[in-house]
Amino acid sequence: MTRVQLRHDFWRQRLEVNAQQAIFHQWEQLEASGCIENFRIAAGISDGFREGWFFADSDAYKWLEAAVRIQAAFPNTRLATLIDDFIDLIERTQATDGYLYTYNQIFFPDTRWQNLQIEHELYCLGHLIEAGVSHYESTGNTQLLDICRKAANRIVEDFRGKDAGYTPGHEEIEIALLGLHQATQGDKDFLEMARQFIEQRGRSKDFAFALLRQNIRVGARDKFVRQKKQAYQAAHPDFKPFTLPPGNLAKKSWNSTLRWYASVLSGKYFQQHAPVREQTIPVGHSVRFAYLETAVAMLARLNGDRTLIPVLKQAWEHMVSRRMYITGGIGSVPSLEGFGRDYELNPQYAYTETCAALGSLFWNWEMVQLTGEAKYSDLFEWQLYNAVSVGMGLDGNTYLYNNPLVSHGEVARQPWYAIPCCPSNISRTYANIGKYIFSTQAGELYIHQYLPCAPRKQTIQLKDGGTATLSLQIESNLPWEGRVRIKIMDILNANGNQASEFDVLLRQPSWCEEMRIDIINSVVVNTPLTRREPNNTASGYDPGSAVFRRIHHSWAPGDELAIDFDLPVHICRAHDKVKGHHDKAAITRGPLVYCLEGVDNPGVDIFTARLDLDSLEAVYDDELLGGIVKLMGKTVDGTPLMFIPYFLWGNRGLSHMTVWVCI
Ligand code: FUB
Ligand code: ZN
Repeated sequence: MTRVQLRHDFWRQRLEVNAQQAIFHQWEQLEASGCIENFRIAAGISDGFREGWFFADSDAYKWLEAAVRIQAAFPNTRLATLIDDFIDLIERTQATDGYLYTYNQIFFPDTRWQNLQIEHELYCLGHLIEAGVSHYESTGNTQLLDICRKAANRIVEDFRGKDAGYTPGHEEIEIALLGLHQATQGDKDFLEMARQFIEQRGRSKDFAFALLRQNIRVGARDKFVRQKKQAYQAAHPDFKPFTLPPGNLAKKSWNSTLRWYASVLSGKYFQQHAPVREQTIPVGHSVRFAYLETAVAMLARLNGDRTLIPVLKQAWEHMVSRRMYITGGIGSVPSLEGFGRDYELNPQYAYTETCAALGSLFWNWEMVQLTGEAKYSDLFEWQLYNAVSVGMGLDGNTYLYNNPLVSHGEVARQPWYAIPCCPSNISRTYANIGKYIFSTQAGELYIHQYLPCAPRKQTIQLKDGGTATLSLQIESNLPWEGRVRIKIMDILNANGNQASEFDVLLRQPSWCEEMRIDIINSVVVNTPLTRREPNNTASGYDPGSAVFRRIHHSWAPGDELAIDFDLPVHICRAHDKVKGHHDKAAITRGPLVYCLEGVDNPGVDIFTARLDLDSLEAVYDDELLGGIVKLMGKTVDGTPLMFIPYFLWGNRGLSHMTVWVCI
C-alpha cells in the first residue's frame, strides 16, 4: 500500500459522528414520529394521538441508552437536558405499581401481558432496563435505575412461577434482567426471573393455539386503534400523521409467505420450538435468536451453569459454518427477518438486519468470557466492521435496516424507518464500544479488539494471587494500516509495587498471517503460534483460525507493546454448496470486506465484469469517503475496477453494488 500519514482516526471519526449528529438526528425523528409524544400522552400531559408500532417505546429507550453513554464520553448541555427531561417523563408515565407500556396504558388500560408472543411488552421493558443500567453505570445516579427496579419487580411479581405460556415472543428482557442483577450487586430475583424465562422457552404444549388466539386478539385491538385514529382525525382536522420515506424493498423468494407460516406456527420463528438446551441450530428471526443466545451465555456466566455452554457452542458453529454471510450478516430469509436453510445465502435476498449483527456481537462477547477462545472476538471484529458498520451512513443521519450483498438500486440509506430499531441500537453499541476491548481473568489480560482507547483503569488479579490496578492505552491504525501500540500507563499492586506479573493475551486475527509483536525495551517470551487451517465455511470467512498469543512478562508503567499486522488482500471463495457462487469471489483486506459500487466504476457492468485476481493493489485515498484504503484492480480484459469497503456503500446516492464478483 502507498504509505501515507493517515489523516483520520477511523474510530474517533465514527464516535464523533455518533455523538454530534446521529444522536440528535434520532431524537428529532423520535419526536417527529410521535414516539416521545406517546409518553406525554400516557403520562396525561398531552392529549394527542398515540402513533407508531406497539413496541415503539423500545426505540426511545434504546436512544436513551445511547445518549447516556455518549454523554459520559462527549458531554453536551443540549444532550444532558434531553436525557434528564426524558427520564422525568418516563418517571411520570410509569404506573404506580411499576407497569410501563404506552400502547396499553393509552388504548387498553385494563389489559396487561395478554399477547406476549406478539406485542413486545417485555421487550420494551427490557430496553428500558438496559438504559437504566447504563445510566447508573455512567453517572452513578439512580433515578432511572429506580424506575427500572420498580418495573422489574412488577415483572417478578406477575411472572414468577407462571408456566411456559408466559414467555416473551421477542427475547430481550432476559438480557436486561441479568444486567440488572449484575448492576444491583446480585439481586437474585432478577437472575431467577431471567432463568425462568430462558428455561421455560419452548416448553409450551399448546403454543400454536395460544399464538392463534393472541393473533386474533391483536387483530381486534389493531382494528380498535385504527377506528380511534379515524375518529381522532375527524375531530382534529389539522392532525398530521408522520409520513415516512418509502422503506427499502427486501427482495423475496416466491415461497416466502409459506415459509413464514411454517416458521411461526412451529414456534421456530420465536425460538419456541424446543427447550433452549436442545436448540443447537440457529432458526427463526435472527435478532431474537441472537438476543436469546446472549442471554443464555450471560446466565451461564452469572450463575456458573456450565452445562449451557456446549449447546451455545454448537449453535455458534452451525451459524458460522453454514448460515452466515461473508459480511458476518445473519438472516437470509426476508419474510422471516431470519435464518434460512444451511448454505442458503442468496446475496440479493440477504436480510442481515443491522440489529441481528449487533445481537451477534453481544453474544460473541459473552462467549469469549465463558471460553477464552479467540474465534468469538474475531467474529465480533468482523461483524463490527462489516455487518454492523454498514448500518449507519457516513453523516450519521441515514441508516440501512436490511443489508443485502447485492443491490440493483432497490436499497438506499434512509433517514428513518417505520420500525426504527436499528439506528439507536447501533448508536448505543458504538457509544459503549470501549466495553469490548479487553477483559481480565486470574493472571491474564485479554486484548480482544485493537480499537483505540484512552487510558482506563482496570483491576487485575496477578499470578501471585494479589491484585493490581492498571491503566492502559491503545493506539491503532486499523483497519487501514496494521500498526497498533498498547501502552501500560500505570500499574500499582496491593504491595505498593509497580512491576506486576501477568500474561497478556493478544488476539491474532483470522485474517492475519504475520503478526509482529515487540515489547519496547524488552524481549517477548512465550508467543508460540499454533493455529489451525481455516475451515471451508459457507461464506469463505472462518473465525476459527484466530488464536490468542500469550505473553508472559513482569509489566511496569511505561511498557509498550508494539504490534504490526500484515494486511494482505484475500480472495475468499464460498462453499460449493452455496448456490450461484462457484465462479465468484469476495475480496477482503484485514477485517474489511470490499465491494464494487456502480458510482466508482462508470461504464462497467459490476455484476458480470471478471476480475483479474493478480491485479489488486491497496491504495490510500485521502479524498474518498472520509479517507479510506480502496482496492484498485482490472478486469481480465484490462478495464479498471475500484473496490471500496462494503460498510461504506450507498453513501453517494442510489447505486448498484455487489460483494461477490466474477472471476
Ligand atoms: O420486533 C422488534 C424489532 O423490530 C426486531 O428486532 C426487528 O427485527 C424488527 O422487527
Ligand atoms: Zn433493527
